[in-house]
Amino acid sequence: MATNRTFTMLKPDSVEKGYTGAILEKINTAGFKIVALKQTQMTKRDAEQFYSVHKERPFYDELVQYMTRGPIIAAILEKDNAVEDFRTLIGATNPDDAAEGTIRKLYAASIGENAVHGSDSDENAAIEGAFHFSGREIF
Ligand code: 3AN
Repeated sequence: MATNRTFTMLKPDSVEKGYTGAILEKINTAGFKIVALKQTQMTKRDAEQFYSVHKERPFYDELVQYMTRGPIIAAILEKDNAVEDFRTLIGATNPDDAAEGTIRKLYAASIGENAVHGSDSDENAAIEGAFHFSGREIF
């Protein structure tokens, strides 16, 4: 059964380019409630752990370097059908394939620097949210 929460990161490229306000506005307008939010920076160890499923992929080292090069905005979002609806809102991994109006179509530069993360399952949403937030930071 779908839960009503997902996890997102506005990645270092979004912070560097000053897109975070516009992206958060789109998230709010799409009906997601922000129940946890912070600016933070992942260490190499954090990123290696967070992306451990991609360990064997050719882009893994590049991904870890990208995700640690500057601050990110991490958030837990609430809405009915949150995981699926948020994946629809952000668009395809490669912005060239992303639908018009999606966050990645509007703000992502490439498949490697794609502006935003969205959990791909309820199980991962819970794991990823707990990775970044303690219980007292979630409202
Ligand atoms: P998504 O973020 O859409 O769930 P994943 O989980 O396949 O996509 O990939 C995680 C992250 O790895 C992407 N957000 C992107 O930053 C990076 N990535 C994925 N595929 C590639 C690729 N072919 N080349 C470079 N980086 C990639």
